[in-house]
Amino acid sequence: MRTDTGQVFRLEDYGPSDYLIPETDLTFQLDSADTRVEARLTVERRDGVAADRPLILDGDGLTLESLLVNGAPVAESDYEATADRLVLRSTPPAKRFELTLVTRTDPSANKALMGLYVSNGVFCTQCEAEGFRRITYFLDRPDVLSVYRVCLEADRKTAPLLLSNGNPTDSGELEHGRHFAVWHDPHPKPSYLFALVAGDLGAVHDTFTTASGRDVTLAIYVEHGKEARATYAMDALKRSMRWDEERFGREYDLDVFNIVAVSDFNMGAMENKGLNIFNDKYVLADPETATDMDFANIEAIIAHEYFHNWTGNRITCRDWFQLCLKEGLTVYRDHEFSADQRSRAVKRIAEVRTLRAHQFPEDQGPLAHPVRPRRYREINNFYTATVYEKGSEVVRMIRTLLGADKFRAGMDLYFERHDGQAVTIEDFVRCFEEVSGADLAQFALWYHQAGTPNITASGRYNGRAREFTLEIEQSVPPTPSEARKRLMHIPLAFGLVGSNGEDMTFDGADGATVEDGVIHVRKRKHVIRFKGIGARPVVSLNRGFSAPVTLSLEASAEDRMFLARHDNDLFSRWQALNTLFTEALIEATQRIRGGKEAAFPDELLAYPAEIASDETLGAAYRAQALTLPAEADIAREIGSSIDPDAIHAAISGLREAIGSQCAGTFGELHEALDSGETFTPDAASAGRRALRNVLLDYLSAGTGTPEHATRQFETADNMTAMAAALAVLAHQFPHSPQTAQALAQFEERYRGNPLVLDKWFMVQATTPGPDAVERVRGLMAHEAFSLANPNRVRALIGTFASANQTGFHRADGEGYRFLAETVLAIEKDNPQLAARLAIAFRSWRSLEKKRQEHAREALATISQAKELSRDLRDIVERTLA
Ligand code: 0A1
Ligand code: ZN
Repeated sequence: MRTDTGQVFRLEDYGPSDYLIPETDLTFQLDSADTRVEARLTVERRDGVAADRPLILDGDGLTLESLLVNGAPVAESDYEATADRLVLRSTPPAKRFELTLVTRTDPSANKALMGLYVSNGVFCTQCEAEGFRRITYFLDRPDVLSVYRVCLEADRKTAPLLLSNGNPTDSGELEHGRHFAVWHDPHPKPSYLFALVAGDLGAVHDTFTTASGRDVTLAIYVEHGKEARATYAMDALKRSMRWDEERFGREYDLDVFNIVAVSDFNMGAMENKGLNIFNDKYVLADPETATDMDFANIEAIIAHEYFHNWTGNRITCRDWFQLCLKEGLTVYRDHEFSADQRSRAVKRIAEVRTLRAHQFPEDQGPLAHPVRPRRYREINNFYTATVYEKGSEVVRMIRTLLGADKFRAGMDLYFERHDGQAVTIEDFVRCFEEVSGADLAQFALWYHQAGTPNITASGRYNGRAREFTLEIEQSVPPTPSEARKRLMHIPLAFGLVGSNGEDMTFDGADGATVEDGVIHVRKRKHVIRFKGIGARPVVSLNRGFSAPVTLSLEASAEDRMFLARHDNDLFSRWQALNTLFTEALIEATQRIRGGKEAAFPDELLAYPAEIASDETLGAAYRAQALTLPAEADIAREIGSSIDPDAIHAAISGLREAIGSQCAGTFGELHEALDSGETFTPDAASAGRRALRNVLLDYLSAGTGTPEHATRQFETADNMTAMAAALAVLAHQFPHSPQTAQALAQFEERYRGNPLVLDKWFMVQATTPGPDAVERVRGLMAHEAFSLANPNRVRALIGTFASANQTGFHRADGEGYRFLAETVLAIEKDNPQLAARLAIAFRSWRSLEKKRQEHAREALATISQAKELSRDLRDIVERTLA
């Protein structure tokens, strides 16, 4: 475990390395307890660098067995090898030389799941960000690109499959039942994209012919017996490959493309060149075991990793500060892909929900950082919602500023100019400036300045002057180490909606640049006058969520309801209704805290029946519209002195009120949606299931009985219907015998399927109420639970801490103490996983006083622990700061 040294890495300290490694030749003698790694590195001194400049290679927990320079041993006084670096005091006079080093590792003892490890008997690797240095000493930084040749040797019986990056070039038998395979990757790549897999796995195979006629052999490897569950992923892969050709003109560039699913993985998946390694959760799916959400996630993540081949692999990051260069852009690309495959509006709503749930609290709390950070202590902690999701929003805004054609031209220029390079955000932005002539200097602050901008807006209509005046103000709140903020360039898509529901035209506007339905906010305050307006419009602002800001738009409930019914932008219709729900819930929360009963406006209780049965809207959209804000959404909106119990009571009250008011319509629709059709994972069928499940939630709350849910649970023929019914039972009727029975049946039926059992853990981890902590503690003793498996840990501990507001934030602090203790236990083996869990503490300062105090104590317990990892210390200290 890397303990903290207090070292901080700074963007301004970047300098190119003195040496390069144009070629890397690796031989692995794989053995689960003792693997020998021989690295033959062709090293090149950069022009102008003297031979007495030391060559310093990174290592992490390594032991050096031997070292040769140009085939000859090196005198002990000429080098120094420690666990975390190898220093060659000087190098040979010739510019190019060869370094041969042998290291040994014990993959079966690697529980951090970085570097070379064993998952369920399969050797695999994870090298991003700094895992390669756990395999051999190397210039382990993304701007050192190397052509790799890899020879894998292993026992044929236990590891018949030997994979690495690139194309296979040779294979054969060795003595003692061993065999070998050689792989060559012609594309120079950084070490973080290196991968190998060796084991005994089943596969689905397919082929893909690229636009220019190149045949690519595709394979997805999974545990034996699970092959049928990989066919959806294969289909998603082929759709992704075609889409990238059509939308971005990007073709695949090797003869083979392999995906391997492993059961122990710290993140979702990894884009290693030609050999993507996946968390099996994001590969395996069939109707019986996977929900529609699982199918959608698989489609998105398969696409994401595949798209990295161009945005990340062919063009990579100069340094880790530039992480959003590949991640934000690739998330943008996978969002666009999913939007094209499904309903664009529904996809956008889901994206915004995710952004608000994960990125906004990050941006508004102690862990806030710019999309392109300037400093870090542990890079693993920067795989954040800000880098990924806000990073994607920034690319999306570039598309809004430039329009579709210039955006595509900018992307084309980027691919052409920087192919084969390791570059920066400045290089990326410059491409768009050059193709459009636009000055993106102010806009680029989105990359450099942390914090979610706030926009306040209000409008006034003057009938005599036929003018509508819109006042818009921006402010960016202070964030850690950035007290003063500069003004941003914020593109707000908008419409002035007339009483017939159509956008009104106007004769011009002054006070801001208004172009193509977008207001360009660049100053602190704009007073925009729209001229030639014959009647009072209702303003629809930030349509499509064109900018990732918080918006307070002064508007009456009538105007919001009008937009919810009539805006021609589907996202904004959803937003208007969501705002009404949010405002009502905030008020109800305050009443409850004041000892009063919650009360809700009549129209808000009646409208859900109208929208549920509005056949002009897709079912998936209706499901989104009917889904109430989450507890965390209301907490974020309230912002300070939060009492999660009151919020929970308010939401339960609204659900119940809508459920009983709309019982007739909802009941009929719930029934009618049970068409008995055979399951297909397409978006339209998934939408009908989503709507049915939302209705079930309301119906159960309205009637106050578990009957509907029990019936749906018992008759479900797919996991989407079954898991939703189980959640309603467990969350709304935690103490009913029907719930106990359903939980027991589910456990019994899926005992042998860890990914499905995770849903069982999750549903119980998110059951609200003060007894949740004890329940979760109890479940940790379940035979299927293991602290060593990240998916199990996230399902039980992660969802408890991040998605059970009343359980985790229990008033006596027991939830916090539990998390602190568990995080410390996990950290011993897997610091990265532990640090991610600890993020649940980040909003502690917005809680009411007593909870704040308990949370602070729990954080202090972690920070006082001895020998804390760099990962955890970094999170805890920034959270406490
Ligand atoms: N680049 C991957 C994410 C990733 C990052 C770090 C990892 O180490 C454990 C693994 C995966 C992606 O964006 O999909
Ligand atoms: Zn990625």
